Amino acid sequence: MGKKPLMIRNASQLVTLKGASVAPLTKEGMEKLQIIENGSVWLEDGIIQSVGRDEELAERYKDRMHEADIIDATGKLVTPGLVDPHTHLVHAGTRENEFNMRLQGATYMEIMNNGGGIHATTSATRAASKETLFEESKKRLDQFLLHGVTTVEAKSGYGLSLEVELKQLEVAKELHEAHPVDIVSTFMGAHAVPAEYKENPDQFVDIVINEMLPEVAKRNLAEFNDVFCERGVFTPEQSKRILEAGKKYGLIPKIHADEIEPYEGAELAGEIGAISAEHLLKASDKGIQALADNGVIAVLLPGTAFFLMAESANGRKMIDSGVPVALSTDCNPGSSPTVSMPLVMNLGCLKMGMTPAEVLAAATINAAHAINRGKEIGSIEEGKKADITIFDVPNYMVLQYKFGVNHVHSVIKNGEFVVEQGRVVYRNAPVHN
Ligand code: IZC
Ligand code: ZN
Repeated sequence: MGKKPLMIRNASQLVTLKGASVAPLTKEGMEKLQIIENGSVWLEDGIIQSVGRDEELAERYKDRMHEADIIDATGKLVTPGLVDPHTHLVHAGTRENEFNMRLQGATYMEIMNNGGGIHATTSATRAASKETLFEESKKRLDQFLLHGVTTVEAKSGYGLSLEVELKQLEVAKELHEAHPVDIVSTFMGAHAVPAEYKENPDQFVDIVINEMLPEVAKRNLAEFNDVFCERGVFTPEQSKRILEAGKKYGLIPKIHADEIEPYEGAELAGEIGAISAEHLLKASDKGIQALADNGVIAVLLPGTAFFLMAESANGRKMIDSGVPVALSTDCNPGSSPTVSMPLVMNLGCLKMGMTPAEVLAAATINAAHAINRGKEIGSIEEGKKADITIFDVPNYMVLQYKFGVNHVHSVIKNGEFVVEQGRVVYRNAPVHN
């Protein structure tokens, strides 16, 4: 039985981001939000059916208006559901002790090299049951929804063994099926060299390539393959081997690049044709040019820079150089334990010199492209998924100006309310396709 249509009426600003489904926005294009004032949208069968000024839609649907649930969005900002293209969603435990150590001067890498950091979360994730992982991650997904996010990418990488990497990816799949937020999975077996292989990292690289990648691909558990390319973790050469091997199984390369030190990760992303390079705090000018020349999306994570007390990536320079920029939380228990894309957008403006328009493009359509979903989500256009966020602010500038507040009023996923008046309201999660 078809569900009731839903009509959102009279948004003071309806940010459509129309016209960017085929390729991400770059340069001045990122300023063009394609806003409709007094905008309305008709949603039906989980799909956006019609978008326009309220008068137009009222005329078009005058004979069917009585069938629909009507939402009055007067005075509100309506945007595509936010997309978070880089998270470490499925994990167990927290690392507030490390936060405290960092506040006293320890660095992220020192903590990791002493067996903490990713290793600590790996131990906790190995020890956790699937049920525990599911429940802990589900709570985070509810919080994502409350912050206006309707799709997240989720990486494995806290197993560092075939069995536990599969466990994490299976939990992500179960959550995708059970929760309204859509999850797009990335295999990240090369997130750290596990303690067992400390003396022989190349042997672990071989295991990732020869044992993990084929099994993940065979079970269809991921679309992307990611590597933490960083001095002391995986070298550019090892990263290249792993990402090239993944391509043979149809896994699209992503890369954690130049986060802590310049390491030519951005250059490598360009060379191998990665869909995205992430972090890039220390990317070189040559690296930025390589991203621009090869259309690699820079997924920037200013929440991580903020939390690590480091200088953010140079988002302004990247945009001006023609790099398509997306934003993400990096939600993880060590370097960015947040679920707030609105906060990340605030930091994009305040710490990376991006404009309020650019951060919104970066958190919607460009983020969708970073996970190969540009044709399905990230803009409000006829035929796309009915994923929409309504903010209780009159325009998109106020969303950035009144920082540090969750302005999300309601969220619609697949054409149905999942957040209303700032509360999660979904009952039985919809069946995903
Ligand atoms: O758990 O610390 N940077 N991976 C690369 C992370 C941060 C996640 C973590
Ligand atoms: Zn990450």
